[in-house]
Amino acid sequence: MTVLGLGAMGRALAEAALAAGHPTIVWNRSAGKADDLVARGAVRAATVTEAVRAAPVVIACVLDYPVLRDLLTPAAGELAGRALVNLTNGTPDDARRTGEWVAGHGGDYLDGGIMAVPQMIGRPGALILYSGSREVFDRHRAVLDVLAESDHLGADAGLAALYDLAMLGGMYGMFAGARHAAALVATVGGDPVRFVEQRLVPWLTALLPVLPSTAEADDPADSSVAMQRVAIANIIRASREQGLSGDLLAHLLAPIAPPADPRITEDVLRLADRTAG
Ligand code: FVH
Repeated sequence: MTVLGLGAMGRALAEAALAAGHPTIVWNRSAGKADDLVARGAVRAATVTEAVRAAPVVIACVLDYPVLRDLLTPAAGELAGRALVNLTNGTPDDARRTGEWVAGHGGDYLDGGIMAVPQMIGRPGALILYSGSREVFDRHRAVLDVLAESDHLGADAGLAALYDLAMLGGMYGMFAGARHAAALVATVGGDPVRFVEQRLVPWLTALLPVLPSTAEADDPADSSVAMQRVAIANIIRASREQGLSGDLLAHLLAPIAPPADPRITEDVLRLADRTAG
């Protein structure tokens, strides 16, 4: 297989391919990043065109879609009869447009969302979500499986990006909430790391079983939107009293206010602006 892009993730992908004994061709803008991979048996391509021509499966993992398109445009004539497996982060429409562009040049396209950090690649626990033709996925499955567990979501090329971004959104929400909580505790002299370890992690762990039920309930009876609106406004007010901003939290109810209504954000902020008498 060919790997285009040897950043932290591309290197991990190439290393997993090499470790599994696959002939591996690599290309990176900063060519020196390939040196140790070449020492371990990878073949360095001088250009993207040469790299694409060298293998039936081309894995792309670069910074973003504009970079990807700039790199692939001069090599478009080599895509016919090959599969481009694009693991670059982007939106569902980015993925669909790229799939159409590749098909227009006679190539196959799979889009992928990597649910792992580089050190997990090639090890149990790493997952890559794929979308695009099932037949293309099945044809190249054995190669893809050396990178991570492979899960095909459907024929719509945009599905993997959508699920990937949804999962990353959940992750960033959790990280942002944890950082805010730790900062709030630090304002009264609490140790933020100990607080997260000893209080927040057990609290969130205890809540995990109810997480699925929060996904579709517009106005759950046991934690109504009306109640949450007041609680979130109080977190924002407490943050402000302690010299922090908690305004980020005002946006949390917008996706679930029935029907999804961004005015709930302004309403929560208005409530937070009211000082207790
Ligand atoms: N690293 C991670 O934890 C996440 C896990 C989930 C998936 N992401 C996505 O993977 C894509 C690549 O991420 P990365 O971690 O490898 O990123 P970097 O280490 O910053 O490497 C970036 C590569 O892109 C090349 N590049 C950047 N700009 C250009 C350009 N103008 N022309 C050609 N290549 C370019 C860069 O080349 P170089 O700087 O080494 O020469 C690297 O190969 C990304 O979509 C993540 O969201 C990773």
